[in-house]
Amino acid sequence: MFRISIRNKDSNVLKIKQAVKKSHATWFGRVRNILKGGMNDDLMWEELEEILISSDVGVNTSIEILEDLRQKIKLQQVTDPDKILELLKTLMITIMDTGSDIQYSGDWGKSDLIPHVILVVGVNGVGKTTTVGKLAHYYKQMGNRVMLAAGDTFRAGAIDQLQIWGERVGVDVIAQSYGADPGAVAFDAFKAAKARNSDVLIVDTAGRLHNKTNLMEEVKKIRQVMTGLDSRAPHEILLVLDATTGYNGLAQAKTFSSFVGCNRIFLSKLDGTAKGGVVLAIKKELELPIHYIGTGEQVQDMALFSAEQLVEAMFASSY
Ligand SMILES: Nc1nc2c(ncn2[C@@H]2O[C@H](COP(=O)(O)OP(=O)(O)OP(=O)(O)O)[C@@H](O)[C@H]2O)c(=O)[nH]1
Ligand SMILES: [Mg+2]
Repeated sequence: MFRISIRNKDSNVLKIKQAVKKSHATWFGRVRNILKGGMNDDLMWEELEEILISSDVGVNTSIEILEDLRQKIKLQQVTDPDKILELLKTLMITIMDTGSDIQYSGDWGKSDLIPHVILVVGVNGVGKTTTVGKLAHYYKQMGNRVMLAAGDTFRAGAIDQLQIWGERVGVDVIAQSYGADPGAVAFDAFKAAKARNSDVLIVDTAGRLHNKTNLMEEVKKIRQVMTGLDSRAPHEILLVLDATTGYNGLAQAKTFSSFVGCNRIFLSKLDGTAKGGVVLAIKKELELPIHYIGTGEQVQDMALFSAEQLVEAMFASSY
């Protein structure tokens, strides 16, 4: 039986804090002081706008948030900087639209029909293979039997890289040779996962550019092979999006995602950028839920996404 549960909340909060440390230090951590010193004047609004735009929230969304904030302040006659900050946080959480806590455990098909298939896709170098390793560890820790499929047969060394992750985490890896048909690897892996009673099958794929149609077709083919074996598979088509590519990476991700039909996002390398505001831009531009974030290079460096925890960490008064 495939198991998914909410990770220990404190540890999730700490990891999210670690991931937005740079964003806090460079941008969001300054907001509290700006609100305290600003007395609601024009300079204060300019500074807030600069922070939101510079942290990659996106120009339109930044303006929208500040307009809303101005209106709320006026309507509710708020003058206390702490209360203004709370209003701003609430507006940002609302945009991320995931409610007040991690809520999505319920929709992950608590099914006896296994394996639960996660197809991991994304452009070159975003962190797909690392993410596969992290997810394998995460699900294994929860008591699932996990299997990996080496669907990147395109880049020399990719199979070895996944096998190293498999050994590190202690899970089986199904692989063929370099240059093999990824659809055939996916087919074998599904059969093996079924035969060995695996709960979760995570499929790594080759990094590809959104404008290379033949390679994009290859992901579609892997998807079709899975669907042929189980009509609900792949249960997750997980787009790995590199947070350090910022606002500019979004257009590329959008094309990619619409072509492949992604249904959720793993936002990798959030720890590597000061522009954590990109989370809001992703929500606006891609309209896909972010389910996990990458918080570092090690196997345990991931957290479940929570808008509330993220916003709290961004504006924390101390670190
Ligand atoms: N800081 C940080 N680095 C990460 C994270 N995820 C991945 N990386 C690093 O990103 C680099 C690329 O990772 P890979 O997992 O090989 O990326 P990939 O998408 O599989 O690459 P291709 O298969 O070549 O397309 C590695 O140096 C990883 O350690 C993360 O969440 N934080
Ligand atoms: Mg890879």
